[in-house]
Amino acid sequence: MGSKTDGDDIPRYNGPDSSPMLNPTGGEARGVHIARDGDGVTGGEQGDDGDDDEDADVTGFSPPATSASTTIPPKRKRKKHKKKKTISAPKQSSPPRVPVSELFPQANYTTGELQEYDSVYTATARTTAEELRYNDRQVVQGSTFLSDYRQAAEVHRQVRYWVQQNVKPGQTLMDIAMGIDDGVRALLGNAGLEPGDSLKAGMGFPTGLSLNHGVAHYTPNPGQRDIVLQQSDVMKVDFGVHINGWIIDSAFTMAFDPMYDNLLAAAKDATNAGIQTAGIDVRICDVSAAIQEAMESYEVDIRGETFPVKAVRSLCAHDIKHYRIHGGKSIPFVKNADQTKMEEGEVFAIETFGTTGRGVLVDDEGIYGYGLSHDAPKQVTLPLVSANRLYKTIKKNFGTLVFCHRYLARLGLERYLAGLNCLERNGIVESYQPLADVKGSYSAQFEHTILLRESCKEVLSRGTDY
Ligand SMILES: [Co+2]
Repeated sequence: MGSKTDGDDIPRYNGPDSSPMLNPTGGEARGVHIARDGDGVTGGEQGDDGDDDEDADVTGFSPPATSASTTIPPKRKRKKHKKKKTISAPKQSSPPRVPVSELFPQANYTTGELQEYDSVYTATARTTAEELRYNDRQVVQGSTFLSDYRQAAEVHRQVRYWVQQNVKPGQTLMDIAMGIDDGVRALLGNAGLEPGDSLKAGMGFPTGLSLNHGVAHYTPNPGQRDIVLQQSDVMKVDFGVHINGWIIDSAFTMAFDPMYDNLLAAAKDATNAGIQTAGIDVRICDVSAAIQEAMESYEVDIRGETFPVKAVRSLCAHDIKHYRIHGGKSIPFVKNADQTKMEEGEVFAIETFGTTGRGVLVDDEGIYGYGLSHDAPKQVTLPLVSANRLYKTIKKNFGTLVFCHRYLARLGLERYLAGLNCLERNGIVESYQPLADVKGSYSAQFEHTILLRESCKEVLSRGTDY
């Protein structure tokens, strides 16, 4: 792992349980276990609340009994400072419903993990003009950008800790997706039901729950046959949280059978390798190479057969722009010659996918979501009146954010399919399909959102889990 800062910079869980990893009903999801291993960030984070007094005893302030200074017994000091601060401290509920703004009343949201830039990659002269960098900084510092981002990351962490503790085989993907969406909106303190509210804060994109050979971009749609999570499933949980258009894009993988451990470890390791390599003036091809090398150093035994873990070729990590989940730069997980450089002030979603299949994905049946085309007009006048009306609704509620059937339905819209299809036929919205590898294969994903600050990387979405 990269050079980490001290414990104060490691995000803490403020939820009801001091140990977000432990599953109260016995055992823990395999992904949680894997996510924790090798990261070294979970130790010593537990039970921090209300035990200051005990700390006084163990930190070595008590002098030996023979010492002259025993005239001031530390015990007295302890009693004097005893306070019952745990009573008034706000806690996260389960399911998560307490807005993080109430847990951080001073709005001093937790800093992400800070990593130094790797000198191997940044030794080359910086090409970005001094003046340009200065301007970038002004943009970053002159707005609520960083605070919005850290708050969104806190929402992501608290919701996913709840998922890791509570999602079990036997639940339906619809219930799991709704649980995530409801949690995110509650913690943002914005139901997103009034016109325009979802643009202030809400889901960054449709919550993805892709199983096994389904690699990415599956979300449950209303009216479809619901899928029940199985003990043998490998589930990629990929959801986004945005505040004022600044999107946290972070994902992890859950499995309940230990035989997938190495598959999950490969994707987690590859993502961390990508994060470690990323930096100002680092070429995309160098990040890709680091990702592939880490990913393909793993193999996994599944039911007696050994599979090399392959990096998926059909998906990329990406930069994130204001209200745009894909900003235009793409980082493949396999070797390439792209000399494009990362730049100061940019936000990247560093994600990787590993698979036991071919690594080449095809569109699966069904639909994931929709987003406005890049050149979508201000307003449309199509022969289908419902399409024109729907277009206004989309612009007002989602803008350029990707949305799905579920998000339209909860606004009270009915029979929107004809309008949606019409908008798509006319090139005004684009649709996104689920992506799958060959049947019988398994895949895993981990993803973090990072910010390339002037002097360090901030892994905004880092948690005690991954
Ligand atoms: Co992403």
